[in-house]
Amino acid sequence: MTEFSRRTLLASGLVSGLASAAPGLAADGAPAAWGATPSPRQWAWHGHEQYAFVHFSINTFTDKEWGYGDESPSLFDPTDFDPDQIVAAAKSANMRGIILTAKHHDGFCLWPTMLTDHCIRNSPYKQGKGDIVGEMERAARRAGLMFGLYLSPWDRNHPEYGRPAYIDYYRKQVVELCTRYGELFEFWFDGANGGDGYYGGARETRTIDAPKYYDWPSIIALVHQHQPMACTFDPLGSDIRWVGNEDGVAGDPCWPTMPNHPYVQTEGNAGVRGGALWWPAETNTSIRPGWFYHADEDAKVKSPKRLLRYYDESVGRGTNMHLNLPPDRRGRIADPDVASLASFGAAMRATLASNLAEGAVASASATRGPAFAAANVLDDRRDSYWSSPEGDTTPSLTLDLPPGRSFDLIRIREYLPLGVRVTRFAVDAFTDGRWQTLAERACISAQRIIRLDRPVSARRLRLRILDAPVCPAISEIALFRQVAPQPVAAARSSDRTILSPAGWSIVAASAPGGEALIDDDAATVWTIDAPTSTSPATVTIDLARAETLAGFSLTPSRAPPNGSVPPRGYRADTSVDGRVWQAGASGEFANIAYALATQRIAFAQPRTARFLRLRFDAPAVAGATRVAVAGIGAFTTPQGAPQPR
Ligand code: FUL
Repeated sequence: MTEFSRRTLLASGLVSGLASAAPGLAADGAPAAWGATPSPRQWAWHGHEQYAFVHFSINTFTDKEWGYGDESPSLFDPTDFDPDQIVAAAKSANMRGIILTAKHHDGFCLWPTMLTDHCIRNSPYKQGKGDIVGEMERAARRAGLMFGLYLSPWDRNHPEYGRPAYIDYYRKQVVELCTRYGELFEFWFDGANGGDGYYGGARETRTIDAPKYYDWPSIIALVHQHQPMACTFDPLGSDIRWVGNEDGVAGDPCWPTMPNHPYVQTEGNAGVRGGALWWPAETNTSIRPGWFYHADEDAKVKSPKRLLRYYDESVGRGTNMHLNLPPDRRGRIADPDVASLASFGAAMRATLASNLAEGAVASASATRGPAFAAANVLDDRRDSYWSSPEGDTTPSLTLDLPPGRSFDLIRIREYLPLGVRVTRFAVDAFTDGRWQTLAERACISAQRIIRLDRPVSARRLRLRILDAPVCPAISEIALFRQVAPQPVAAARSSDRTILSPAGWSIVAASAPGGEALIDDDAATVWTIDAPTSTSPATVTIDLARAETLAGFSLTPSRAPPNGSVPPRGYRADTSVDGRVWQAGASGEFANIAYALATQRIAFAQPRTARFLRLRFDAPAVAGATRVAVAGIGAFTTPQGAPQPR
């Protein structure tokens, strides 16, 4: 064991753990670590694999994704908050932890802090005596799940945001959260920072230079001072990086290493082979299009099959899955989400229940010594591994399987404390008297899952290391037979204020194809040249009859064609006759470029109108040349909603 890896492991107590747990595993003769290696808390984090995000706050009650910061705490009023139900839904999908939004960008705090009045103390929930953070934490622990917190650095409520006094406040919030709620496994700093907001009544735009303003290394150190095993998320210097999108898709391959420079989105998705930092990716997404609960998304919950794909594209690529489950206004996970989670979770449990490599005889083209035997890949231990002699960088390992083993899912893991060593590998099966290659891939890392199109019955399976700078350290090869998830009933939206687009038509549009906006199909998209203030994009929709119009919604494309992006902001006008126009609303869409989630914009006053006209004058990402929109919707007031028949 190298001095470096020995020091790292000693610091974590892992060396003694290894020695006592595995008497035959000699430290002597182990390969030297290669490149960057995980810290003890990162190594522990790699074992977590799947955990839930819970976005719950004022936005749940205003139907927004980003609150402005001027919302009254009296809006936070869950009627039936049930943290055990939320945790049970997460657990049914095999989540091992919960990360709760203690404070989102609007600044409202879900714990009874004395640092601000903009918190749960001033909400009707339990007459101001509640503590959502504490209640969630206790529910998580009751169910045996880990607990973590999200604390938005951006605070659109705080008067001092953008000035030094806010940093003082923010650090105090970090300390409160790190000292009141037991052991945290993760602490989440959101990258969204600065822009317009309430800011104590100033109602202005405040921009900051985030690395300078927050001095991230000192805030990360503050977390670690109180929570040594909590992995921090996001800024340079933190333990975990963002995967670069909010769709739940890690790069293929996805290296856990990155260069030591500020985050670059494209690098973040795939990682950088040989990068100086161990900075592994967390792959997050929401079970619904938005991060917060919106009744009009009840029918858009990810299906069990879609969750399975997310699993493959996150956990299966060696990253951790971080799945958002937003409670509704009752404070519970809605039925469609519960059904999908349970089906996905049951399928994964059934799939992974029996490792079909068990009972196989492992042999290798070369072995470093008895402590690094080929059989170590079968012992179900994270801390043992097979390795070859120094300089033998392309060895192979064969499993002789008991008869009758038929598998269609292969899982391979590297022993990460020695670095990510394998660059490329292949997996072959011996069937019909010959070797056939099942897959060839780059990067193994924490784990690599290969799903086959059809089951393979083979007497032998072989892992061939094709390219590696040093000898490999493979800790597991496991084989499984997939169990497909049970389909769940299609959900319908419980929100009757959403107006049906049936019968709507496009009256005028600055570019052809506007019909895609009103066909109730998020897969069809209106794409246009990026608009500018002097050459805006416009579209006018005839709603077929006069309605009590309370606002409109815009759904961006989730698969934007050819680098197109959503519009940055909007101006909405309404008209009764298509000639005289009344201003509806104008502003910027919140977080639209990253979240690609439906935006609901309420007009200051509901009004009677038959025509809706929208104007866009900039792309959400500066420099983008095309803009795409998947859908436009409209909603009425509860009084104006069609009554159920
Ligand atoms: C983003 C935020 O702006 C979203 O609202 C959400 O919290 C997501 C997880 O991170 O950057």
